[in-house]
Amino acid sequence: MPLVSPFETSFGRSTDRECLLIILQAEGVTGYGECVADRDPGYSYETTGTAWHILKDFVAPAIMGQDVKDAADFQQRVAHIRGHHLAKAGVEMALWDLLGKRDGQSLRDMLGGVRDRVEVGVSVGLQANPERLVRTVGNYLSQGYRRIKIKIKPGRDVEDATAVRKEFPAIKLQVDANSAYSLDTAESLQPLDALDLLLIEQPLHEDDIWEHHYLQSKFRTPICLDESIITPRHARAALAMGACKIINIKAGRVAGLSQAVAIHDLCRAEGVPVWCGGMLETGVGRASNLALASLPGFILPADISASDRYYTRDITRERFVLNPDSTITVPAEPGLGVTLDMDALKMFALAQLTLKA
Ligand code: OSB
Ligand code: MG
Repeated sequence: MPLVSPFETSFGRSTDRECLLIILQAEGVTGYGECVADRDPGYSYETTGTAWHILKDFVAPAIMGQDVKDAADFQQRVAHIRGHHLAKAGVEMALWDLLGKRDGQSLRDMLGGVRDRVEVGVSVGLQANPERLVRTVGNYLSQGYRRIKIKIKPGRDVEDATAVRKEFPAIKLQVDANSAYSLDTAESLQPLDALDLLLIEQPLHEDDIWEHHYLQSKFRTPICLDESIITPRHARAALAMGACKIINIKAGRVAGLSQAVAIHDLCRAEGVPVWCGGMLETGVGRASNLALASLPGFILPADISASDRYYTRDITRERFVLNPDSTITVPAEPGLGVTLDMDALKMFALAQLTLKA
């Protein structure tokens, strides 16, 4: 699916997005799920290709024709598959949608959501230069977004963030390095501490949880982990080590909504704020993110922007719009609360596979 504008991070630049749409059918009900793996293994080792393989050869055989009761049951049935969280999470999402439609319950209510609108921001990719970045940020602010995240990488960090802060002294601002630094090179980030940022997201490598602890001790600004937190156990360890003060939760990264809720619960019990990250989802994944972000511990604004920030044409008939108070309304219909635009799906689909029990 072509993106409205290219999205560049420390691991690469995309002009379009590839994902897997999972359609689950049982008892005459249909559920949709989005596997947020992309074509390239930049953010995660998983790709649409590896997810296709894992889903076809391992996840599907573990559940097809079986009486899968709920998400916990699903997790047990796929527990023998090591890793491949993005693949698993796509199916768990479809299962929630299916169960919600069967029971006439919205995903928000099933997960224990408490809000009908979620505070959101926009994640701004690396731009050609700081001037362009300031202009792009200004454009999103004028659309009504009240929280801005900018992507950084070595050589494009302090100067970029300072330029944005200087132009917009009062906005909620945060940065995301997508693990582009080492403990040594991260020393150059020290001036960020004077910019009153909400957080610094994933500066070091994903398996550097302990190194983040050293870095956090040098920063007043909270460090937030994204890539590093792939299970509730990682979350517990990171908090115990003082590796971060905030956690970004993405259901995909942690193998499903049930695991996302578990991390939320754990952080909430510890008084640690969480927020909902994004993976440039289609309307399917966006609906799921909105439901998740409606849980009480999601204190900071989410990386969930309006549909038109990503796609001119989406695969859902519903389009999400920004409310004037920088929120997006959480779907209230059963399950995810979205329907597919079959013409759009046909137009974008690269491949299709049907598996039957
Ligand atoms: O690190 O948060 C990230 C997109 C793809 C992969 C990783 C990340 C992101 C974003 C985009 O920041 C957030 C969004 O969906 O708007
Ligand atoms: Mg991130």
